[in-house]
Amino acid sequence: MGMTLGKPFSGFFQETEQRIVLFGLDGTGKSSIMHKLKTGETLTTNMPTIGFEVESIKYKDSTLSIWEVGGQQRYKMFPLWKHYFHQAAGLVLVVDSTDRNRIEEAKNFLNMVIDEIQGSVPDSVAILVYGNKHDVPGAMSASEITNKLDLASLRKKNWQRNWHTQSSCALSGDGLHEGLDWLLQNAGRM
Ligand SMILES: Nc1nc2c(ncn2[C@@H]2O[C@H](COP(=O)(O)OP(=O)(O)O)[C@@H](O)[C@H]2O)c(=O)[nH]1
Ligand SMILES: [Mg+2]
Repeated sequence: MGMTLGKPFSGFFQETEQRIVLFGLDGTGKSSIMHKLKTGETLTTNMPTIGFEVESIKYKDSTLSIWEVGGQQRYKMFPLWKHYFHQAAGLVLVVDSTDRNRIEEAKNFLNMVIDEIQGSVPDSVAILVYGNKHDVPGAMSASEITNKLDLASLRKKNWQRNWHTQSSCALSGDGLHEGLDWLLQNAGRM
């Protein structure tokens, strides 16, 4: 199955670490975001992530273990990954703001995750959406992404969970901390 293990499985991490699951389609910028948050530097290699990747990141008063899942194998891999979502303190969907053609696919992925966690993951675990690649001219705004993902309609599904869309650029780091700050303030288990 060819999985890249950035670090061994959970249990390795100290209990004080809070798990954040970063998910989204391939090429949306998940690895770039993780790298920028960890090192403050721009990721220069462009390697698709196979399986999943984990990084431990010190952020303000928290230590976060950020798990990257998604990509082209998402349907095949979801039975394996779904357990990561169950133990998350915060969920982050990364969307490519320039990719209007695949926003529907991103919505389907989000709905697959929501169907998996509803009823078992406390509503206090919030969902942040990064509208990444916002630096590219013509990129979708945060409100356009919110509309296209149909986030408002989730309320009709008896949805109490908080969500928020933050425009970001993984190259410069713009918006990354603002998004994480929102997530840390809104996730009850943080
Ligand atoms: N212009 C721009 N390109 C980005 C941004 N974030 C990532 N990229 C580029 O998008 C490509 C895919 O990024 P990567 O982090 O590997 O995506 P992943 O598959 O979601 O992990 C790379 O060429 C990145 O340099 C961004 O905010 N702006
Ligand atoms: Mg990646």
